[in-house]
Amino acid sequence: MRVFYSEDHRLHFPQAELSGGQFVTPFERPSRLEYILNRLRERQFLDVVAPEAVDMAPIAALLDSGYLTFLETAWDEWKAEGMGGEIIAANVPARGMHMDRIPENIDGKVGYYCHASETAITQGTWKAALSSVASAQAAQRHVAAGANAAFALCRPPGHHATADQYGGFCFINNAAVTAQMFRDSGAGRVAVLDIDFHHGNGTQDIFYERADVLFASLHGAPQQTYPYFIGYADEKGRGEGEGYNFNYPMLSGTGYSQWSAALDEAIAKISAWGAEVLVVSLGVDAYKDDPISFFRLESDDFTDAGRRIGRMKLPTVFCMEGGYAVEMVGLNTVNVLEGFADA
Ligand code: Q9C
Ligand code: ZN
Repeated sequence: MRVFYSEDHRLHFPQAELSGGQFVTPFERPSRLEYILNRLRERQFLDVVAPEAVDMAPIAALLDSGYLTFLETAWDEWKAEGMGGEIIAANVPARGMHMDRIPENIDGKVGYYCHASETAITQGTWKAALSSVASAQAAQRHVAAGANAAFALCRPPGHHATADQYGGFCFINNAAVTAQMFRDSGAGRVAVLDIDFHHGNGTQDIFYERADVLFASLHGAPQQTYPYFIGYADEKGRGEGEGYNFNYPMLSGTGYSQWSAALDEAIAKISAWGAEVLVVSLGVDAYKDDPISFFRLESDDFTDAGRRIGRMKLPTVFCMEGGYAVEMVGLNTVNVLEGFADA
């Protein structure tokens, strides 16, 4: 399986993440990818290539133009306003306020385009986010050209980013761009399966009113974890999209027997629908020792999950999402890919 990876992810490394009222070293850090690359090499995934330049057209067509301009210019505006540190949202529109009037001041714009203040923007964030989605795009083209699978080793991750909001360590929704590119290249039915511990709110939102992209997500129940305000089982899609969104929220302490039963249900929906291609939002933060999550998957469970996904026999692009038990992230990720390849 070919792996697409760009060194430019390093351009995004905030000094700090707001966590529990303290500034801590971000959980989503560059070293995560070192662990993944090392395991890939050890397990003979040797076909690792840098993506070609990002293709802005599909991104501009799917996402909000004001949002993209904001991401591109935020750092310069922030500095021009005399702000001393990294960009952290402090003022967000709340109940009773205007949700649709965009402030002129950069501090206000940050609040408008952000949904969670743990995520900082730095000087290199835009370039890093573009390099991340470039890997997803290259993986999509590789599979559209006939490969049965590809792994986009994306960083920063993407599934929490909507068409016009960042947060949850995500800026551009790599999986959503990949799914849309499959539609554009002729696939009629595209499924996105999100196995990251957190609900893929961004991907859900982008495709919520569409019947051509099915979204299924396994995740921590929103009453107990981020993103808190979305991800319930009764969110099934709207309008044309009704019946094409499937959420499997699970409570703290969930282990593999329950998790894999949900995975089987999601897979059954995707297969019954007749999906032609699959995009997997591959987070490995369902792991038992993940520092910000509460499921109990073992490393071997990831191999089994990969096998179940592989049994669908669909052309598949994996996009890397979360996973913060850094020393195990590589093993758990490669286990999914190996299970998939063995299916
Ligand atoms: N104090 C992904 O896995 N909450 N994003 C962090 C830590 C945000 C996770 C709480 C978690 C975002 C791609
Ligand atoms: Zn996650």
